[in-house]
Amino acid sequence: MNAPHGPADERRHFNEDIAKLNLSPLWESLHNLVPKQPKSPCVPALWKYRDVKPSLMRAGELITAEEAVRRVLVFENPGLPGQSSITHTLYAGLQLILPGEIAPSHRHVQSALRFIVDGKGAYTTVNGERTTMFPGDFIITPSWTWHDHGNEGIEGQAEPVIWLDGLDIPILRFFDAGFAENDTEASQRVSRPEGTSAAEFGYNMAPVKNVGTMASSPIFNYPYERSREALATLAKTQALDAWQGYKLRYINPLTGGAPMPTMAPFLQLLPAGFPGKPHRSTEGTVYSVVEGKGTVFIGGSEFRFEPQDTFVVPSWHSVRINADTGADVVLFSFSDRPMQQAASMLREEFLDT
Ligand code: GTQ
Repeated sequence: MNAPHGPADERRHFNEDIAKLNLSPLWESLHNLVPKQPKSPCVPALWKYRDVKPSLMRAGELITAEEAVRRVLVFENPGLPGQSSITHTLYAGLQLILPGEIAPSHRHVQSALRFIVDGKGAYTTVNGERTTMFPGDFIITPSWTWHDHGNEGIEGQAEPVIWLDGLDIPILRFFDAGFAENDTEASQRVSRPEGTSAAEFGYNMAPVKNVGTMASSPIFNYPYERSREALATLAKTQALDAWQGYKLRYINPLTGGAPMPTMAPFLQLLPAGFPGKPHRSTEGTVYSVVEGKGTVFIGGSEFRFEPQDTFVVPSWHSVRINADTGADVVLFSFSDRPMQQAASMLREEFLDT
């Protein structure tokens, strides 16, 4: 060690002097600015649906979807209070729409995804086409597309519908690149029959003309029925991955990449009794439990989970998931993986213990 060049109080005075010039000494912050490994302020957390649903239903008595514009309870990471963020890059919340309600049409640069958690028969309209929601369906609202939601029920039966919203809100805030506008009508005009996008792009085929842009997937509803069937078949025919069980990613059929530029969604099946091995990644990931019960170990924390619960795995925290015996576990998840891949900064490790 060399002797210090200047006494501590002189250095402090120096720091105070340069602060007046809007300057700061790098040597005080270098270790935090360029850490040896990620040190996320985000913490592992799990929200039990059983606890959240009563508050969401109460919100349904206090404000209409139309007045709220979007009636959502936002999952706030306990390490990022007041920031409406579940990780540094991702926003998540549960949205409620009651029978007969509408959430008015608007558009924004933020991309959104929906994963249906409870109830059926609500719809979302995206750029002139409606899709009816069923539990487990994965739906996207690409950047700058007009969208409104409603709940007319099906076959004369309407019930409250609740879904997980995932948006890249913190990213748009970080870049100061957000724009938004309201539509002139509360419900946009429907110009394409339901099922048109699925017919055009959902069967490993695509229209020969007028395919449009490829930035986001032209499919906007990925029905649970089909994704679940794929996992069930793989679970019968393929070898299990010791870390992830059977895990598939949803894709934009035109590129093979993620359905939207900023967020990557996944669906995975862990057979009953599955003892997962630990894995860590620089991704922040949000999980929604679809089927089965189990235990998730995130860093030093441990949570029991059951269907409809939401949990978050912050960057570089090891995650290990065990399925209880008795029933297979199915998990939906989404992460900021595509942004990290685009910037060549994604790192992940599959660990043995
Ligand atoms: O459904 O358009 O959870 O604009 C947050 C912002 C949902 C939506 C959210 C939104 C939406």
